[in-house]
Amino acid sequence: MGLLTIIRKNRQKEKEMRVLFLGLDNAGKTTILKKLNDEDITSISPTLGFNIKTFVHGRYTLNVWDVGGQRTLRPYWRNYFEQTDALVWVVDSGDRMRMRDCKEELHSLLLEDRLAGASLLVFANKQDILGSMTDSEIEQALDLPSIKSHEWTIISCSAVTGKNLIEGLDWVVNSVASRLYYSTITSSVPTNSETERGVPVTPDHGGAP
Ligand SMILES: Nc1nc2c(ncn2[C@@H]2O[C@H](COP(=O)(O)OP(=O)(O)O)[C@@H](O)[C@H]2O)c(=O)[nH]1
Ligand SMILES: [Mg+2]
Repeated sequence: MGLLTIIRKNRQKEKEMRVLFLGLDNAGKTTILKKLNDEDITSISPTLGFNIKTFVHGRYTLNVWDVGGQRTLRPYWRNYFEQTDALVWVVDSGDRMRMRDCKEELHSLLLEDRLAGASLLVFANKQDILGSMTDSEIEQALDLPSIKSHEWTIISCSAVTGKNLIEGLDWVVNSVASRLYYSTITSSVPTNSETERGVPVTPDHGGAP
């Protein structure tokens, strides 16, 4: 082709990405976003509605939606699906009791048409807590290897120490960019072996009307 990159101009503001942070309540979604934004993380209360944060990450602007995860709020998640480029599913790695609930909520989300083209990052959060599940234990508990419909990866992290938060955003940006903007791109975090690049995705990321 003679060009290093092929730009797919399928968006008006082509360097923007819409990222949805979801997960059970108390997983650490809001804390991760505050930590990434260098905000105080000592006084965080449960998210009753949603927060939007904008991050400039490399050459991309990420509009991140952080939506409350209490059981009563979960039916409202669907209001935020439109035009989602990436789903970040945050898991409290110490919450073994709710791992099954966590798995069921995640797998039902992945059936949603409007999330069909989204990349999936699973953040195994709270790794600073002694005795928390490892990323490979969570991968099994959430049955991630069965996911063939979305490009996914799992990254262990801690919102308190900041470990791997930037690496997670890197993966999101590279995964979405490789699908929306470029034919090839190098990733600083390896993609899991189950879902190689080239997973069928719709170029208009989600098939929204
Ligand atoms: N030890 C530890 N606590 C965390 C971590 N992330 C969040 N928390 C705590 O978990 C609780 C829930 O966090 P929050 O961000 O409100 O969860 P959300 O409901 O998913 O938004 C708060 O008390 C946080 O301080 C982490 O990585 N390590
Ligand atoms: Mg919250």
